[in-house]
Amino acid sequence: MKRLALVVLAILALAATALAEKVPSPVPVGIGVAQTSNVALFGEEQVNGARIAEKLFNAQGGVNGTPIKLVFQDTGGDEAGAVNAFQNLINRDKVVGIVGPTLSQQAFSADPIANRARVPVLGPSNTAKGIPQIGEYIGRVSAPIAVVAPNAIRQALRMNPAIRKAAVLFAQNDAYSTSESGTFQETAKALGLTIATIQKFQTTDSDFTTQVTAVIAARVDLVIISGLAADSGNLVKQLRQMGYKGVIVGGNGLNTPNIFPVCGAYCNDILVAQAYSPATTAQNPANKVFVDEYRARFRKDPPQFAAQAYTGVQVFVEALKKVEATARKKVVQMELAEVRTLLNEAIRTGSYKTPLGEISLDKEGEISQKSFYVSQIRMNPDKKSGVFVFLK
Ligand code: 1QQ
Repeated sequence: MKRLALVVLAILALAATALAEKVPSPVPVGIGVAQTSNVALFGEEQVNGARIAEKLFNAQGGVNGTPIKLVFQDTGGDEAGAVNAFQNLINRDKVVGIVGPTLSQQAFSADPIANRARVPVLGPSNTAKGIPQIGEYIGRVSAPIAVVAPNAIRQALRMNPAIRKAAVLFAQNDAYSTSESGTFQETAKALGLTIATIQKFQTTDSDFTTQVTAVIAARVDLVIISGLAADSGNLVKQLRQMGYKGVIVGGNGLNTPNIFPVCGAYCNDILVAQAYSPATTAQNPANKVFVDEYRARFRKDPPQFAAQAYTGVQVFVEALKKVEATARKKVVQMELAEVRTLLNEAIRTGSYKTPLGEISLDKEGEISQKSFYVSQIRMNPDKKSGVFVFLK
């Protein structure tokens, strides 16, 4: 009887081992960003950045000789799309970790799913307050907007010391926009500005007559906008068309050349704070490798969202190497669940030399990053293309 029980137990143990999935080669890394909808104005850049990372890190041997393979799942622009993409990456594609989603608004819905499944997430562009606190498995390589955004207002005042009165506008249905606007309002007040009006809108809006009329009536010399790309771009355009002549500070949602076709020549002079600069290649060899490859492929400088997505993939590759060093095994000889857990721990140790500079993630998954920048948009005479000029 006793022997039979032992035999049954042994068979069960064998079956469990066979069922426990191993990590395949190449190692699947999930990219869950917006490839469709208006949010793809950001997501397109993230796909480009991630692809460059896949190519360059695999050319250097991937994970100690085992290549990685990016698995893309389109989140679209909303929460349901992000949840669906994350579920596919976790359960069907069996990725070791996920770079995504694009919006903080999506992260608050999708990240808890990855967290419950014990799959490490690196937010490539989630800047709202509270993202790493979603759970143990959630981290980000995008600096919190609370530390990035104030730089743009300080720059506006340095360039125009006479500024006294500001109007603040934000998309009230979006987590990042709400979070950033809170920071902008605190910064403006701390710097002695009067906030003459606060106007709300939706990321789905395209007519801003009500808000612009209020801004013009308030006779401000600074307008501060927190929204996503299409809405913010249209808002800028309508502000200028209706006669606003003062300074415009744009938030992270205006941080992409993909707004240029939206506001055209009216995009000129917008000030945008940046968590990345393509102009650091002389001091930062990791950035030089990235910028050279990006320029060779796209004939222009890489934007922030591409650099951050690249960094997300880089952190996964380097952390996977650390997992192999500690486990003294190849990740492809290990069980998926174990690799996901060890990878989550490894991400939070040591530092990474990335295009964003040297970064690290603390125990909570929050990024520590040293340098931030401010840029100003300069449109070309064709009114469709332009550049972010990095200010000193
Ligand atoms: C966030 C953002 C957006 C502007 C990313 C594209 O910063 O949602 O957190």
